[in-house]
Amino acid sequence: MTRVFIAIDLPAEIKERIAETQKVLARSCARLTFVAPRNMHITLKFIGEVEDEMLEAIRSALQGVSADPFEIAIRGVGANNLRRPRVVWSNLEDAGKTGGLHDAIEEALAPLGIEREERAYTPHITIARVRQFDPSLLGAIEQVMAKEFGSFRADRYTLKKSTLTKQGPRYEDLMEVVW
Ligand code: 3AM
Repeated sequence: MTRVFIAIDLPAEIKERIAETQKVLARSCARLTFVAPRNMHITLKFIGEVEDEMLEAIRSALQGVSADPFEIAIRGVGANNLRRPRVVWSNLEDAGKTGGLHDAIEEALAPLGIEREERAYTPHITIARVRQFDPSLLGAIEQVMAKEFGSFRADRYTLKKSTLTKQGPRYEDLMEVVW
């Protein structure tokens, strides 16, 4: 079995800027797990554990799913719940294009029996996960909430293998779809 998901990768300079922001969040008294810069990405679709045969079917189905290249601006820091965050993330400005790609991927994978997400899709870059909340986290988020991390032209996505280890997840690229 292979644990897989689909994501858009980020340019190195954007990941470096997000890492600077992690330092500000680290000064709060909340207990946080930070996403390592090499692992930062925009998840398009989490699939989960699949057999080899299904993995091949996913590869074939994704061949046909693309978009026209589009601009993504990474701007602002927010959270899944601004009063008591569990996930701190950065927001995207992309005129809804990433959401459109997410929908197209779900459409292509549904015939394989891969379920659609029940929750509405909110494209984001996870920066930190909250292990233990502390109110000082809200002030730390406020300090960085207007930060701009830069923009880039999205023209590909990647099918990734995820291996969970004690040191955190390890991601490997299995396939890249370039538009
Ligand atoms: O990009 P984010 O951080 O939103 O949280 C995991 C991460 O999302 C999510 O898939 C992305 C790559 O690991 N993920 C992990 N397990 C999941 C699950 N069981 C999951 N998403 C939905 N259901």
